[in-house]
Amino acid sequence: MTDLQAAAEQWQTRGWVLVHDLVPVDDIDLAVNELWELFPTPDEYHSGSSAASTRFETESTDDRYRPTDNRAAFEEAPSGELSFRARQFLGLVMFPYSSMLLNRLHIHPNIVSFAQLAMEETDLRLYQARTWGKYTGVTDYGQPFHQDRNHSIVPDRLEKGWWNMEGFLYLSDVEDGVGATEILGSGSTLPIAKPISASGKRGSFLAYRPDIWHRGVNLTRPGGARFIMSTSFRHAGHEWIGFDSFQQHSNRGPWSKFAASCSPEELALFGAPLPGHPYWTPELVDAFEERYRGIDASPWRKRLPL
Ligand SMILES: O=C(O)CCC(=O)C(=O)O
Repeated sequence: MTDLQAAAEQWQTRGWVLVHDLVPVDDIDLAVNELWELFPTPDEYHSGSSAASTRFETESTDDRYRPTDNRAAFEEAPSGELSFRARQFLGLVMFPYSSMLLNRLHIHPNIVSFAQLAMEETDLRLYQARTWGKYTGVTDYGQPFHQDRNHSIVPDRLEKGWWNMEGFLYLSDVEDGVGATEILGSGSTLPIAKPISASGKRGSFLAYRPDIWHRGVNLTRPGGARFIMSTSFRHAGHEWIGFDSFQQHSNRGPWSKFAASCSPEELALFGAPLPGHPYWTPELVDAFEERYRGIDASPWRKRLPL
């Protein structure tokens, strides 16, 4: 059993924590059955099938992460050198997915409760949601230590109450040889410390603050692969923080099905006004039901002004 209060305090004081078993392994395994709609299985990928590697580089990678011309890949730093390489970002698939079970993992109640506990705030927004698959041999995944400076348009305010929570939910066992993220510590300059490998079983959640120095690590295990979900939260009013946007998907099937399955509190994680909010009128609740067929709109309807 993980002591969630202690884990939350560790995130607040040390800046990062690996919460083992945050999501039950059965919930992960059920959803992972559907991961193979998005990615080739590790066996398929490592069988040497060109169809599997083409599928990985096209279907399993969002357009914006696909190197636009092959030269970019060849001009990257030599293997063994710590560097950001375009090919490290192959295998990034954006939420919402065709799989409802995978979609719902991003808002698993255990993750949301943990974020609320650690951030000491109930009104949160999910601002980053994507799945990342890596396979041994695609590229050298070794990165230099860095702090993520691309989650905010202003410098990070590093006091309690201002932090966002960056998170990786492990969909596969992330252990030796399959690229467990290395953590060095916090500080305005690179800390002199021994890196800690955030190894954990599937269902673990690595939560870190924006001031944490960390890096991606190469996958060396033959036949290896690593699958994680980036799941990051900010306080509702902190609009300077962001990464992925969801509105652009909101008139399409996967989002519509996902939205129809959500409670008011779950949709509020994406910014939807809660029941009782002055936004809602009877006509809008009707239109909402029409848009997301099957949604239980009764909580919104019950809180309409008389
Ligand atoms: O994939 C990882 O383990 C970390 C990746 C990372 O830190 C990055 O791409 O900024």
